[in-house]
Amino acid sequence: MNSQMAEAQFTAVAAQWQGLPAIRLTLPGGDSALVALQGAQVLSWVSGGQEQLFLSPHAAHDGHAPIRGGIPVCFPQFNQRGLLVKHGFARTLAWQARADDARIDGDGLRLALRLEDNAATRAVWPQSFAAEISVWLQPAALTVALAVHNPGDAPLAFTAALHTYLRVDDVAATTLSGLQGLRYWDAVADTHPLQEGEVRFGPELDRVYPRPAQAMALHAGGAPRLRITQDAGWADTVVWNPGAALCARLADMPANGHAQMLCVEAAAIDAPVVLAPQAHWQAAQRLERPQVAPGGAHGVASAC
Ligand code: TA6
Repeated sequence: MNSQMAEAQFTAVAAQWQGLPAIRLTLPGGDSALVALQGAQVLSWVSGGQEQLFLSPHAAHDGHAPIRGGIPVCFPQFNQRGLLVKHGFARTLAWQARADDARIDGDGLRLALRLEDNAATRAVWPQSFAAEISVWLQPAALTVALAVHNPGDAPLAFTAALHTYLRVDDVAATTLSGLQGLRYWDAVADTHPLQEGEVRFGPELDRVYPRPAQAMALHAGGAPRLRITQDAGWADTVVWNPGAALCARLADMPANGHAQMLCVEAAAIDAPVVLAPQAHWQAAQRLERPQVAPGGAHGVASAC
């Protein structure tokens, strides 16, 4: 395919990342996403010619270990709140999808990846489940949704998160607004303070907020960078940056990696999601790049 054709088309093609199977979605305007089958993990979102997600150059790529960066899917357990491996097994397993499964949806492309219970999951978690990650790439926007169906005859309870790693040039010059006025759990200090003003970054920061009613806004060097929203099904929002000291202890991060990233996670943590037999749950996180309108005012690419 020549580049002119590629520019004029929606494309979804089988691809690789560090030898691991992946699917690349590309829009006519050039925005693209790369999704690994391992973990149904979005590894790259290029929009407006710029990479928007952080993927560690030292990320594991053995097909089993968690991949540091992009949008890891934590399921069916958040962090170490349960008996499973940290952040659950979904991010280490191969999900099912083919490039041919991608569909044009509105002005974008949508790809669904599926994971069902199997011998390996039942060995550690004796539950029937059908999970789906839907990746919807639109011009200047990326929406990722987790859907879970309970096909069994007993209730299904889980915690989960979309552990989104956002790329920034300098986290010290980055702010996150929209969480002001909310009482959060500071996991580093184990306290419950009130958020005053914007979130700013320096030393290790690991916080669980209730989902804000309004959109969050990421500013980099004073300029609007992303608008971030999450469906009500994600009752919590996690903000994480390891800071320099913890970053130095993470074998899969470069020395100064903490300065180029922050995680803003759509999560269901404090109250596990409980699905009755045959019930279904779905919730999305949406990232939008602000568009500069004529005259310099900032708007968003499309409504949520
Ligand atoms: O979501 C924040 C967090 O739970 C932190 O506590 C930190 O451990 C981070 O996730 C990364 O976890 P990971 O297992 O990917 O190193």
